[in-house]
Amino acid sequence: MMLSFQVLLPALYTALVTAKTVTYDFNISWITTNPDGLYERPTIGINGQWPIPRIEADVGDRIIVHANNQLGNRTTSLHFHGLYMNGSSQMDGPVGTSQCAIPAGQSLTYDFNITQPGTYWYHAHADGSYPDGLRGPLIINDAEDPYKDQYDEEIVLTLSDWYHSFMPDLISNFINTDNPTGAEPVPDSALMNDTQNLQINVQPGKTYKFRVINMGAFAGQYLWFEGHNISIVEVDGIYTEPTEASMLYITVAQRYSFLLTTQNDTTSNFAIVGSMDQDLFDTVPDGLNPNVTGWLVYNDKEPLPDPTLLDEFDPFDDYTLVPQDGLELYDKVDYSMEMNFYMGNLNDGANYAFINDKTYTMPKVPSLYTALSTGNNATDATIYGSNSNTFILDQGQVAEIVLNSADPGKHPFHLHGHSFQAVWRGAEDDGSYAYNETLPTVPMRRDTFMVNPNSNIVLRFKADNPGVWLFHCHIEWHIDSGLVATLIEAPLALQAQNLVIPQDHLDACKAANRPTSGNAAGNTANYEDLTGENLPPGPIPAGFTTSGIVAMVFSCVAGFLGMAVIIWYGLGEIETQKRKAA
Ligand SMILES: *[C@@H]1O[C@H](CO)[C@@H](O)[C@H](O)[C@H]1NC(C)=O
Ligand SMILES: *[C@@H]1O[C@H](CO)[C@@H](O)[C@H](O)[C@H]1NC(C)=O
Ligand SMILES: *[C@@H]1O[C@H](CO)[C@@H](O)[C@H](O)[C@H]1NC(C)=O
Ligand SMILES: *[C@@H]1O[C@H](CO)[C@@H](O)[C@H](O)[C@H]1NC(C)=O
Ligand SMILES: *[C@@H]1O[C@H](CO)[C@@H](O)[C@H](O)[C@H]1NC(C)=O
Ligand SMILES: *[C@@H]1O[C@H](CO)[C@@H](O)[C@H](O)[C@H]1NC(C)=O
Ligand SMILES: *[C@@H]1O[C@H](CO)[C@@H](O)[C@H](O)[C@H]1NC(C)=O
Ligand SMILES: *[C@@H]1O[C@H](CO)[C@@H](O)[C@H](O)[C@H]1NC(C)=O
Ligand SMILES: *[C@@H]1O[C@H](CO)[C@@H](O)[C@H](O)[C@H]1NC(C)=O
Ligand SMILES: *[C@@H]1O[C@H](CO)[C@@H](O)[C@H](O)[C@H]1NC(C)=O
Ligand SMILES: [Cu+2]
Repeated sequence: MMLSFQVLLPALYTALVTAKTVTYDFNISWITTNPDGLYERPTIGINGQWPIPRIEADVGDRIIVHANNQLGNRTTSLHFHGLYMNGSSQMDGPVGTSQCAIPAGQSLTYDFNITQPGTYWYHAHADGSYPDGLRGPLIINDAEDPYKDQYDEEIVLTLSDWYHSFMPDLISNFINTDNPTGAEPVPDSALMNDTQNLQINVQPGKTYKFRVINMGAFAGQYLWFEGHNISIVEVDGIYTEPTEASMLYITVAQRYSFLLTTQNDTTSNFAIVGSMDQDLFDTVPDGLNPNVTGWLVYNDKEPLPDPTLLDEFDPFDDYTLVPQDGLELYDKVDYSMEMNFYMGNLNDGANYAFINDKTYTMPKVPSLYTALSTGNNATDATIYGSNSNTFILDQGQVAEIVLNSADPGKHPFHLHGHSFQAVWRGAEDDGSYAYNETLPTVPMRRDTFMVNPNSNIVLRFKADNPGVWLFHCHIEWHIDSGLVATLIEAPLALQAQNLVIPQDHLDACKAANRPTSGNAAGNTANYEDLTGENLPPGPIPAGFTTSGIVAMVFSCVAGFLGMAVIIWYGLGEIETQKRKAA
């Protein structure tokens, strides 16, 4: 007793004297930008700036962000991607889950403690807005970084895809009768640090720690530094055993920290290349440049060389990383959630994403408010709405998600409130997960992990963070088309936290005329009665099966495809297309 007290006290004392409150006043408004030099457009900035400021704090700090929506014509919210929000689920940010959207002209404050080091980002989680500009780095420094003695300087570097059109316009063209196959809008450009031709001045014989974030909407990017290998030391906030790589594949929402040691001579400069994964694009428009180039500049009198063009990509496989803390496999699973997803059509003729046959539709009452206001009935998944894809977790359980993809695309899945162990990842076209005894003893962990085309992943985590957390594909198009599930984690323990929902959060709901208690439909008398809840369009008319339509559409030429659309018009009642925001 005595010994541990003496050992603990100095650590506690240090934390107390150094912990501070970091406050940001963010006025969110439109500003005109032209980051790819091809097209000037209104972009969502902060305090008259774009790129938006980076949020930075130390482990143990408290962060307060006052967000004032000065956009005039758009609602918004902020999500702090990867932060566990332990004990502050109401500050997580997704509209319809932990808050209502901040209406134009109103403010809302986020207030939470930082308990984890690493490379994160923050972005809007409302109306599909973040690709219109509202996304930036969030860096948590760590006095106990195990690699702090191994580098001289730190460099933050972002990657992103970039669209010239506004997201609401792109989304309504995407979820549309004219796009029954669900072809996603293709970005107009790739950006590195929200620009192109970025020059990073470096000195010879030094080691730099890069923190790289893909803040894009859609495109994973390959990233490499000519003439240099790198040593990965962190992914998504999890320190890893140092692992050498020469090329990364970074899906949207993933982050990597790596050490890069510069060469000893200063006679040449080296290209840095980000290259958007064109496998994701149904058609590649003429003239698209999928690449963005920057340089490590050793000597500004020497030329900036064009990068060597590669014929194929051979990126590092993140599944092989080993967490530096050695956390072993959670080998006894208490609760396994199977999620089978595919893309299909509803009777408006548009394309939607389905998990276990349900396309996510935002409830009227944010799911957190339902969990907080329904007493013991909060453990009943049905009250969160027929299309919220809700799963209820008990406190302390080892939970598992078996995610099976019946889609030929690559999908980066993200879990709020946790990082997860990736205990299995199937290869392309492996189909559904077949149980295998041979799992890694120390599996890699991160908060965003890609499932291969027509394949599966198995993710495990401990339900030690009461709250309401979304699990979703991070491709913005797929959030909008419903590739989202809701995890209600330990709802009774959550109620016992006595969270206070601040008045400005309640005011946001009031402005949108949304109730803040009861089931998904706002019914406070009978939680089983979901009358009036938000629903997606109905199923496709009798005589068509979803898989039949998708198979037909995929195997058809454009003319016949047009005919299929006309048949739908004839058979099904065309509902007004209802855009969903997440
Ligand atoms: C935010 O906008 C308000 C109202 O226009 C203004 O008073 C305030 O100074 C602005 N704050 C910042 C940080 O720009
Ligand atoms: C919203 O405001 C911006 C900036 O003024 C403008 O460019 C854009 O067209 C507006 N969007 C809509 C849908 O009105
Ligand atoms: C944040 O930390 C402060 C100071 O330690 C504490 O009083 C507060 O309860 C914490 N908040 C949460 C949500 O854990
Ligand atoms: C990249 O942008 C971030 C802010 O978004 C900035 O902090 C960082 O210094 C920039 N990096 C380089 C290499 O310019
Ligand atoms: C990077 O690593 C690869 C594979 O180990 C090796 O072939 C290559 O020479 C290394 N490149 C540099 C610049 O060190
Ligand atoms: C650079 O010089 C240092 C010190 O002389 C040496 O240890 C290192 O191996 C050299 N690096 C390279 C890439 O040649
Ligand atoms: C982009 O880079 C890749 C990889 O080097 C190359 O294959 C491709 O030709 C480049 N595309 C353009 C338009 O430069
Ligand atoms: C189980 O996984 C191991 C390691 O990946 C592999 O070698 C083995 O073939 C798999 N067994 C089955 C039955 O799939
Ligand atoms: C949340 O906090 C509890 C209590 O302090 C702790 O046991 C748990 O590990 C934390 N969970 C996460 C995900 O940080
Ligand atoms: C809560 O659940 C119980 C048991 O299922 C049920 O009898 C009761 O009516 C429910 N309460 C409400 C308000 O729906
Ligand atoms: Cu997806």
